[in-house]
Amino acid sequence: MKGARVRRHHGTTPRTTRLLGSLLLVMAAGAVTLGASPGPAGPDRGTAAPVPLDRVIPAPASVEPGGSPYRITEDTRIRVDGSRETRRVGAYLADVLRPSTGYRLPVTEHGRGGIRLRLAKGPFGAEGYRLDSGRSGVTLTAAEPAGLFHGVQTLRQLLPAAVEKDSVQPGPWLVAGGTIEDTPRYAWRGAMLDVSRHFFTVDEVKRYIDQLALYKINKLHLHLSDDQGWRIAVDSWPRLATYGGSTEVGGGPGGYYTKADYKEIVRHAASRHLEVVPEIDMPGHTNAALASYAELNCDGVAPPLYTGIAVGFSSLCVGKEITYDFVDDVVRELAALTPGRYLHIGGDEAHSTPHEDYVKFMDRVQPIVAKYGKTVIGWHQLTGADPAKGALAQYWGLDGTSGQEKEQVAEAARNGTGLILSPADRSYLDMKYDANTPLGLSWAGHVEVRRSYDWDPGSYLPGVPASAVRGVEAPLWTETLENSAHLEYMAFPRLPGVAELGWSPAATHDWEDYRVRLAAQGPRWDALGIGYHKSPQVPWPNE
Ligand code: TNX
Repeated sequence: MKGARVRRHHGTTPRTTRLLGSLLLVMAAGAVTLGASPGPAGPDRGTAAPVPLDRVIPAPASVEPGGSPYRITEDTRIRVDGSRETRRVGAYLADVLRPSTGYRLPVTEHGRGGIRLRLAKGPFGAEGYRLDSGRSGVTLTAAEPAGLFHGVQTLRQLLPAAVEKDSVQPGPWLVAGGTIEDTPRYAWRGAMLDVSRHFFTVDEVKRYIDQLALYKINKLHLHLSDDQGWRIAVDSWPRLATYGGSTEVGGGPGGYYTKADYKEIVRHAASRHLEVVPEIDMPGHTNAALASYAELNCDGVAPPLYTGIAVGFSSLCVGKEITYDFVDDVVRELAALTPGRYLHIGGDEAHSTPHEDYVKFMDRVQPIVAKYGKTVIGWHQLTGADPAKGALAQYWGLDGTSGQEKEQVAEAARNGTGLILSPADRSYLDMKYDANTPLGLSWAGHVEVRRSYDWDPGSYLPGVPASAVRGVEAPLWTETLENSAHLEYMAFPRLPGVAELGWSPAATHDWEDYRVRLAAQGPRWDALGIGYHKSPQVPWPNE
């Protein structure tokens, strides 16, 4: 990575080289500073030096610093081309910048200079972008609106952390000069939220979406059903939500999304360029459904609602025809609400379903998903059945998972099943950081920041062709998590690491460099009101 040249001036290089490096930096920054380029963990506040172009998460594919910085002033315009989509990204950027700068920042098709968003043909792919910054302006170029949106997230991180505050701040608002060319390594960069073990309101989900967008996450996987709660209204089976959604872990009131609520989540996610992937977990993890409709049980008796945290005790009745009427109705209604391409059918921990039944069930259910125009995703146990053509499997094993289980997944991958990697002892955001973490679980061990960042999706599972890996996902299970503050404490600072594994070229992977960039996010989270775990592995700036 070209930008690594700049970073190398920090740290272990001899003093003279370091001095020279700072001098070069100052020159590159148009001599606007007194040589006080921020140290590795230096706060962005209180110094006039712009944030270096390579101090961004996820690390951009290529960085070429140089030339004068651009200064956002009260005269800056956000210039868009005529398309509605570009205007929408421009309006989003204006919403980010106006409260803290206090500037008008009109979004307009007219004028020169300023911050320009343009769609153009180029080597950007569906999500990549180029950022050019110099004295007269900043230009973001992309082939698709998603690329412009991701470019806007980069631009945000190039401004001082105070830009994230919601009251007027002094500035100055400088963007370092140079060029970033950026495009993601993987098309799937997901985050899963379990809204079943504890229910989260539409506003809480939207808040999480906004946080995911900061790091270019592009999939929101919603775990909508489990033993403890059914969270989506289904007209043909109304008690699923009204009764099956009426509690949660610990016995609280639970809740569910009306169809209008769900559409609002989908709409908000789309406005942040995230695709919603709904999950109905089957045939296990179904107590809430079984409690709502006695006829779904093999013995015709509805069990009570469940508010504990055990897994593996429930199963739909594989031998009953009504089970498939139920699945058909649920999938049909959910597919109709979901513009995204995927529907997740769970399939994990079906310990109460005999293997033969599990295979039979998946053989019946996968075609139903296809019938309603969606692509199947399942947890990796699906590879123990016959994954449909084009299906994806989400791997959630550990370093210690048996070679046999890993080989089953690898074989499916060699036969065409795409993989999403969510290793529990790396990417599970509900694992405790250490023994003192007040929230979370520890069945997969403790997962500190370095452990969650320091692995390579491209070579993680032996025997898997690189092309089978479609990306990564960070699940957030909520047995112990009840509100946004809890979610944020577990997701930050680990989520950005998983996002970087999904976005950045493997060549940029470097823990020592990453922890410095991560430290620079702390003041941003403070400004945004995001409470996070102050991991001792990260050199957070002093207050
Ligand atoms: C395993 S991983 C589960 C979930 C739990 C989670 C807690 C997977 C597919 N299933 O049911 O909530 O562990 O960490």
